[in-house]
Amino acid sequence: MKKICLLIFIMLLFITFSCKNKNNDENKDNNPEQQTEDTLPDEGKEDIHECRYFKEVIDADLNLLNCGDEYDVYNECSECGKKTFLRKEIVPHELITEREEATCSQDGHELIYCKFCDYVESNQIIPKTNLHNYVEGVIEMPKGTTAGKVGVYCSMCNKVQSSKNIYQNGHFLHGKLSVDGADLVDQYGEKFQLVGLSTHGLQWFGKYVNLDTFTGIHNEFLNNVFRLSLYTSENGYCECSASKKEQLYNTVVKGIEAATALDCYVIVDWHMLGAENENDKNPLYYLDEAKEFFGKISKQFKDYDNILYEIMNEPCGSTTWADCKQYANEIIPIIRENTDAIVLVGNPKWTADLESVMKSPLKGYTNIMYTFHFYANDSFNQKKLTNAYDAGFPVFVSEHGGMEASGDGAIDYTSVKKWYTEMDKRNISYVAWNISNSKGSASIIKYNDSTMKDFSDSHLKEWGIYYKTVTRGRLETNN
Ligand code: IDC
Repeated sequence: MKKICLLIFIMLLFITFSCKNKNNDENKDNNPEQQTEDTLPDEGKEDIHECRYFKEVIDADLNLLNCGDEYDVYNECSECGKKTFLRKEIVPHELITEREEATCSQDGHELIYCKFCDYVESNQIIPKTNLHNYVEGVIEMPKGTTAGKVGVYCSMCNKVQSSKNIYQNGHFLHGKLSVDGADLVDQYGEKFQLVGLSTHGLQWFGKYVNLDTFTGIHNEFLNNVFRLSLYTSENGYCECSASKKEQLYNTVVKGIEAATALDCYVIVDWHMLGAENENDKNPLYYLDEAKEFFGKISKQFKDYDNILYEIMNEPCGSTTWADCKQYANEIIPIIRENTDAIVLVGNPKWTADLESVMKSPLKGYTNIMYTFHFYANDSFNQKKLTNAYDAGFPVFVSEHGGMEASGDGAIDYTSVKKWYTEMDKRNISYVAWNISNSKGSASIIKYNDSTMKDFSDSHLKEWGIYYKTVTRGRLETNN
């Protein structure tokens, strides 16, 4: 019992004591006067606080500072607010980059500067890349007598890597030719006229068949066709040594290449004529040679679409149209094995007998045209040509002159102009005899003049000077 009483006493004592403490705590908040010494923040207590949570603060309003100004950064205790100096900082520039990229041919530029002050961080040239984007195509269209250009150029800066001249009447723009009814048409089916010059016999004047000479002629005449006259007789292709024959063949090849380089069309002319060898008046006489030649050349150039094959120059003497047909029916299929290029077919009486042709035309071929030759100061009947065209026959004047048929004598300007008028009206193509410095008035170069590149008027005979106005005139009107 004594023990129980003692325990109760102790408990009562404990309860009394703890209540008294509780009252003191509550009073502390309500009555500052009652605060005891140990709860007041005094200097002595400061040392005891241990700052544990910080944030960085600055002592300035950044909006009021300029780039480059200094300000202090402090560490602030987030519990007691105490600040401690940390470091100095500088207001940075706000940089802006302006960049113009370099291209293949033009330097670029990069400028980095501060938006708020004149500070420039860097200002530099970005060197051009030289990485051209080369493409192939038309660089410049031709206009009138002025050549255009086609080739490889940079599509970004137009830098030209390689190019060749093209002409308004040239192969690049007109492409593969074909025959549509009576008309020669270009790759778009538009009526098209070839106007140009023929070489003289390659066995005598082959020296003019090269790119330099053809360029000189083309620059002056702006012709769009060259005709290469491969004589069969008179020491020509069928009547010469094997080595000379090979040389003549190579001259034809050279002529094709030169004309092609000049954006021109080219006629390969089997120039049978029989001026010396009576037999050669008939194309059947050298039929085997012709077969071999046309087979070889048309195969070699089967991918060229600027070549026309004139399979017989001027049948004459007793040669009939039936002979010519027989010959044509042998040669055309040989050419057709390789190409559907235009084939020019001659006829009797020095290729002036279109009446015979009209009575009995060739059958079964496309892209063939009938040739007609005239010399304006001789008795050639213009009607023979125009009637054939008007009746729907495709005709092509692969040789003509303004003088007599001998290739000499005066030029009959009135007559030749009439021919041009009638041919132009019908888009009939024509080729003038001849590129050489031989004696006759039909040779465009002065007799014995040694010019090879310069075909300005001082080197030319009257015929050359006049014919130049005809060929150029066709493009001048388009200027
Ligand atoms: C002429 C030449 C002449 C040559 C003669 C014979 O001008 O130098 O001696 O041939 O080879 C044609 C012929 C063409 C002629 C021309 C002029 O296709 O070869 O050239 N002509 O006579 N047909 C009508 C005229």
